[in-house]
Amino acid sequence: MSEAWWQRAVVYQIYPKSFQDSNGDGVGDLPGITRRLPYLSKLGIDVIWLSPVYASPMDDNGYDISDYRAIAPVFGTMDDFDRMLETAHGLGMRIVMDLVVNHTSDEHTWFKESRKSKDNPYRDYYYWRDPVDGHEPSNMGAVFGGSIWEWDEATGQYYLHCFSKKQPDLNWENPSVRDEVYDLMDFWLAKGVDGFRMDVIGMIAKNASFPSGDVGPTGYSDLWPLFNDEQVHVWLREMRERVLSRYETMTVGECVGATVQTARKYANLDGSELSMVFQFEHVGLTGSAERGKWTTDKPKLSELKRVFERWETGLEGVAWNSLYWDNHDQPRAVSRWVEAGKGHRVLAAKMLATCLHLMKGTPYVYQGEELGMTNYPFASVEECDDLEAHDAYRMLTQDCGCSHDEAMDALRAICRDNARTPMQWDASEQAGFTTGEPWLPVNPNHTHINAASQVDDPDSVFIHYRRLIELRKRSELVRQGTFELLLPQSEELFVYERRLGDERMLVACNFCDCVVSFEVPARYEGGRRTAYNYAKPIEGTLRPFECFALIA
Ligand code: TEU
Repeated sequence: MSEAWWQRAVVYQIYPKSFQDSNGDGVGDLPGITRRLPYLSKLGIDVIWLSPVYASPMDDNGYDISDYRAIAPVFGTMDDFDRMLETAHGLGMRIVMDLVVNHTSDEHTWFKESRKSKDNPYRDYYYWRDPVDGHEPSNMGAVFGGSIWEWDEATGQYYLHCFSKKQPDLNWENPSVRDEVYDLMDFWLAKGVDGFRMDVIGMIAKNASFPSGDVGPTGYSDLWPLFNDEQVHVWLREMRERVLSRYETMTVGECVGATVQTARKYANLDGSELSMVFQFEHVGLTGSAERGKWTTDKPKLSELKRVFERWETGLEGVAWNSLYWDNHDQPRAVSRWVEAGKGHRVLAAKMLATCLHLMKGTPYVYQGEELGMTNYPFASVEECDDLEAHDAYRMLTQDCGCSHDEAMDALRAICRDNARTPMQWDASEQAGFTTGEPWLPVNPNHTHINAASQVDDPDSVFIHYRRLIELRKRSELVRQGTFELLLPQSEELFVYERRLGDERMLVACNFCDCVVSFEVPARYEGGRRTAYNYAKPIEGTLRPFECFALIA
């Protein structure tokens, strides 16, 4: 089977607010990104996923869009965008935009019109419902706290919002909404962008009966039964027919509740829906019914491995995987999975990279991950920017009975601001991110964790990522080989095999800071060692966070 370009690609995610400021206002921008494109080219990446740069009141940092065809002034102008796109293409890199169409901002013209009157032509662009017995039509809770229903005095109805009340959900059942979405996709594709990362696309279809459920400690019921797992595929096929089929795109759907079964439809190799999806099973391994994701739990390695095994083998030959540890919604990988390496951060960051990049699928690198950036030592919730962090602190201390310290431990472990502190370019005062005051503080560890000290250091995390990216480009075995998990019970070692024709590769990763015995299977004798983080092997053991691959 011939390979699609995005099956050969490695993607780099840019969170524009935090990547590179060019005008000293403390917020990253498009000219800043353009300036740093050679850095990404040096890393060897093929595709940039750009988090939203559209006009937005920034209630949720651009995931609340007020005009899909305009650039937010804080990020620059449309000319700046065009220049960035042209420069990226000139360097052989493609750009994939964030498509946020489950909801708009409440400041989008459609919503401003919609809320004016019940007979406004835009009324049905959103979900409006009458009160039931003087209350919300159902008891589900929104992702960022409170009810999914917001009362609107002017017309005496509630509107639906799965995220903040400034993010009203679009009503995809309305054909005009779908026309608008397909049109705006056309606008960007015609400009030359290379595809879309589709924000919470798995949530666009709702069970319009709006079921209520059992109420948890927050006073609301679980949101996930709201979504219609059948209808979403109908609309994605329609989107494929009406827009995507006319371009050579890469599409990745953010599908929070996706299972291997649903992903086999979303990401089917027949190309009828999307190129691939982001699944959440590995990042969702910790958490509790009472506190949601806000715990300091560490996942068991055996469970983490089982998730990857299920996805690698479950999609084999049928659909295509995405591979990620990090993004703008997750804490930093090296802090989360291996407690920043307990004094071995560089080794641990390289090990995580090897483990992920040698699996089958398209790997994603989140800005700063290639430097081994860590979580931020938030001392109080006031230091956090994210609306979700503020709501979580309130929920933990008021609804769940946590002390301040317990709540802060959870925020430090899991909050999204960990990923959003400025990119660490160099050791100077604001890490080379801005000449002004950054919108979120720079991590104090930028004095020793930064790009300037790594780009030319053969032993750096950056160069390790570059080697892995090169290896994937050269090796069909890495891109297309089948996956088999070895030692599934081990709580220290993550070991797997890849196979293609007569070629095979063993990948061995030690997830702990101790020495673990490990015998390389005889079939790998004389194999070529690569993707390692200790110069010389020691037979029979893996040292703290050691990793390597053997190709035989
Ligand atoms: O996120 C969707 C989503 O549900 C999660 O990733 C969420 O951020 C997290 O699990 C909450 O605990 C997407 C975007 O990636 C995120 O940044 C936006 O805030 C959200 O949609 C709304 O657009």
